[in-house]
Amino acid sequence: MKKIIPCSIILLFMTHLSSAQFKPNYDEAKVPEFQIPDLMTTFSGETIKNSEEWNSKRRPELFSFFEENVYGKVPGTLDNVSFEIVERNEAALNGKAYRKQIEVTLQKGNRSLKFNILLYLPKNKNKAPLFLGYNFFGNHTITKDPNVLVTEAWTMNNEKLGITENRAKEASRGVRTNRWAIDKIVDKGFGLAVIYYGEVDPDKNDFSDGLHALFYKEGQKQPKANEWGSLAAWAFGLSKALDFLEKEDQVDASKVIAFGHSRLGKAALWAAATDERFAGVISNNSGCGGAALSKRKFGETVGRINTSFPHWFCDNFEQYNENEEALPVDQHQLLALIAPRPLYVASAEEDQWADPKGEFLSAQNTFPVYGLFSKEGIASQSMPKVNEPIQNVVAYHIRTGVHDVTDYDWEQYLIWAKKFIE
Ligand code: GTR
Repeated sequence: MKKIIPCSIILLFMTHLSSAQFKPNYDEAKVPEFQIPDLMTTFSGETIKNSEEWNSKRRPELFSFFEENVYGKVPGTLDNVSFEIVERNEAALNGKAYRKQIEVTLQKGNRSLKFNILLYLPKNKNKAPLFLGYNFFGNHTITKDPNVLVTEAWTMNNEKLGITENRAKEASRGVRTNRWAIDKIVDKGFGLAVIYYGEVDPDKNDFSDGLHALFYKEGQKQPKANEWGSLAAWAFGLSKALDFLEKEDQVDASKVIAFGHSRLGKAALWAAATDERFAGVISNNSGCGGAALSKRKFGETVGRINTSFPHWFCDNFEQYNENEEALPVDQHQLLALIAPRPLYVASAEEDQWADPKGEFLSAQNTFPVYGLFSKEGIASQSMPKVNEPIQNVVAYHIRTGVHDVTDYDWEQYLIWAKKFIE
């Protein structure tokens, strides 16, 4: 159960658990025997024969399962969402882009929450398709652009990146430019919109702040067992950003791709599953609870993720800790909720914690559902070689290197997005 416990105790517990109790399996021979739950058979045993049956029967029951038991439900609706452009420039990125910074205010009763969108749009496009995603340490970290506002929200400490006392300062401007190929994106005619995820919900096991607190009934201190954890809150934030993008003339809101790395890749997948306005989704190294199959128990497991990050999923998900066999679904069924929209899953060779093979198998196993819509998934059941992407409506690559987002990743995403989204 989620309780508010001091960080030091959580850290102690995590260290204890990681060294003494939890040994991740990285040996393919020790992956348990399991059946990948069938996409095309409903929970009551009915066979799905066409896209209508998928849309009316199978998709809704799978969606409900993930909502009730994995990510958690959004417990209500907002009273108001408003947008204010707080900064703009017509000559950003050496004159080739527009820059806007937008403050979004979410209102529920007498409570409100604000977060900021940083938006770059290519000037040579009337209406640009766009990537929308979160960053880990603040919008100012993704570019050296001195006009980007430094976040005032709680931030995870990272001395290497110049973030101490849980506050980002000028010192961290541009420290994550390596993860955001802004020039390449804009040069290819795409826009980019980013949000610091901590402004939507701080990434800590404390439900007193962020989006959750906005929706509490009187006296409530934490979400119910089937209500949203942080991943679902971040997904909801992406949808609210999309509400703004729909009003923005220079954006083609029918071509917005949710993008995310790692935990933010998990959030991007859930955002695209919950909000069908997203034209597609890219999961970069999202791993456990993202693209990777849980039943392989390779690298990070359900028990481990729920212990290290008790606030990410809903409490109901804890019944599957060390008990993946009992799950009536697996993550390929989350990916299938994206169909028929374009889906890109990417892994990194040295990111074994995220189980590249489990990510591949998950993407590959969506094949029959995309087929119902006459869209091409991944037919081959064997993993492609490193740095040899498969790019159909469902795409996959595994690149050399570690858990990260690199220029190589963005180059592949752009080739694919030109073909399947633009
Ligand atoms: C890890 C976590 C992963 C992944 C990653 C990240 O510590 O175990 O599930 O989300 O963090 O977000 O960088």
